[in-house]
Amino acid sequence: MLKIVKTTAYTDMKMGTAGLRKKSKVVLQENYLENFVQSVFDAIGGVKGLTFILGGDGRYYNKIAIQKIIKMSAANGMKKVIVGQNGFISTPASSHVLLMNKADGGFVLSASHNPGGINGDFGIKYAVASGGQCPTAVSDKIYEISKTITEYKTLDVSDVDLSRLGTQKLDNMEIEVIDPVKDYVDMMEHIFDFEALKKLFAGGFTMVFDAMNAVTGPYARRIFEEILGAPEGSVLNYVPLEDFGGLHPDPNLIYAKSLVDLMYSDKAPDFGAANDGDGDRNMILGKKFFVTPSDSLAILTDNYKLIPAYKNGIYGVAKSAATSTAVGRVAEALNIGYYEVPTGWKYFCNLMDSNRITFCGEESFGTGSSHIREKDGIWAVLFWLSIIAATGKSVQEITEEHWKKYGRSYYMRNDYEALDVETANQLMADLEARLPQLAGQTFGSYKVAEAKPFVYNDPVDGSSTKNGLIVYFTDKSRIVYRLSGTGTNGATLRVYLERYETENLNEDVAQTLESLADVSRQIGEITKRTGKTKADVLT
Ligand code: VG1
Ligand code: CO
Repeated sequence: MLKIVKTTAYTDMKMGTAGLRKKSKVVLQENYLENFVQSVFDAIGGVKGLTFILGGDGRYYNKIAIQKIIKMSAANGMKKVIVGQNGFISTPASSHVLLMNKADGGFVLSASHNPGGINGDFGIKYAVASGGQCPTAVSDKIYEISKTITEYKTLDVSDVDLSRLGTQKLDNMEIEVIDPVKDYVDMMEHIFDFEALKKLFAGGFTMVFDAMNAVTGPYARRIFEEILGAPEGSVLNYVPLEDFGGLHPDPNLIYAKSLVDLMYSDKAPDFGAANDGDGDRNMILGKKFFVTPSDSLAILTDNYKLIPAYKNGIYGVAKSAATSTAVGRVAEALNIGYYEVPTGWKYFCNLMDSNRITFCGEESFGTGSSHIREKDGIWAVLFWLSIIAATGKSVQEITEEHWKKYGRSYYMRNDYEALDVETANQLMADLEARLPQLAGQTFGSYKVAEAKPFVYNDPVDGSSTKNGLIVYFTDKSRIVYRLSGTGTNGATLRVYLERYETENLNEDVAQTLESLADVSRQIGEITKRTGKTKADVLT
């Protein structure tokens, strides 16, 4: 039954911000997935006697890839795999199941917020025993091995039935098929006051949750409708589809358009939310009101006392460098630790493991806490609902009161997509070289205070990471430039704009940031080098 297959190495298996992410057609190449999985196994010294968690967001190729990985795991001597029923599990649920079972690692088959289908993207996130995605040192090793791999091990057997819950054997390996929703729901019940949330809905509070035809549908139906009592129909697009029904499962103002339209109409319910493909991102909306993820992190942190799991105190809080500084002001007021890390959830993990932080978040619609080692979309929604239940205030009131207390960081991300890779790399390299000359220069009404690359020195493992370039202005405005590490189509330049205001709190965001956006194109020589006079996607 054991089959050793000769294979030819690929040279492009470098993981990005969150795992390996490729066009589906790339992953469909002969032995591509197998090469990657065997490289992971080899990089960690083999998997004999280990336990892994396995599941995915249900996108195209999920079903096939799961079977391949199960057979390879057994052939490589793994002791046990714990698999989500039918091969499904959300990224946050996977992290929880991994930690709960003290497993040694796990794979989530997902390209997250990227579209699915044969013409879309596929991806694999690889998590280690700490519950978070592997550190760069490990992904570098996997990449090295993948470039010279010559064979992989698998079993020549028929597919395993993943529809039945319970335990079965494949060769000497145990396969446990679990309900991917149950343990996650139990955890949420221990963090939040579900009785208070039931009362909220019993009192007529209305919400919609858009699962975007991706993995969170079953989680959201169970929690919001079945347990908390939101009326049936509150969860939209709840059946996970291989191509997400053609949707781009990225919960932001552009791609969650039907939800946004509903929330800005006169039929809007009290609360609106969406999650991404694998359930780790969230978008929060009120009636005709949108909360930026940066503000959301600040507001959740400021309200930690309202949540049973956190009411006795939190450690610190962290954000990615590109995320607005709003949460920094809250950390200062609460007198708790505050950290800025590179983009990518893996950089928060050491801070959580060492009890330096409890909450963390990214501008890209990611918020979470140390209950797991991934960001958690439904957790963020439950947190917001809990604040609403406890205060009786609307999303808009909660946010506007926050601005009055702390001031407001007007914030926007501008993405310049599908750039020529060479052009984008050169733009960044040249900008980095120009940074030292920028200090003191004036662009319109903006004067540069300081400009430098963002370098993070991890206080726990001592590693140093450079990611992005930051221009700080004298009025506390900032521009951050970086290249995406999750795209699959040329290069994407992300430009993050922030302007801090203590008085004009209710202005239009795009207008407020218009001149700073111009400055960002000027400083980065974006138009000159890419021909683009404005960004392709603004979130
Ligand atoms: C993007 C986001 C980043 C996020 C990453 C993974 O990365 O900007 O904040 O952590 O996606 O998100 P990049 O390198 O393209 O900017 V997801 O929901 O995997 O899991
Ligand atoms: Co995601």
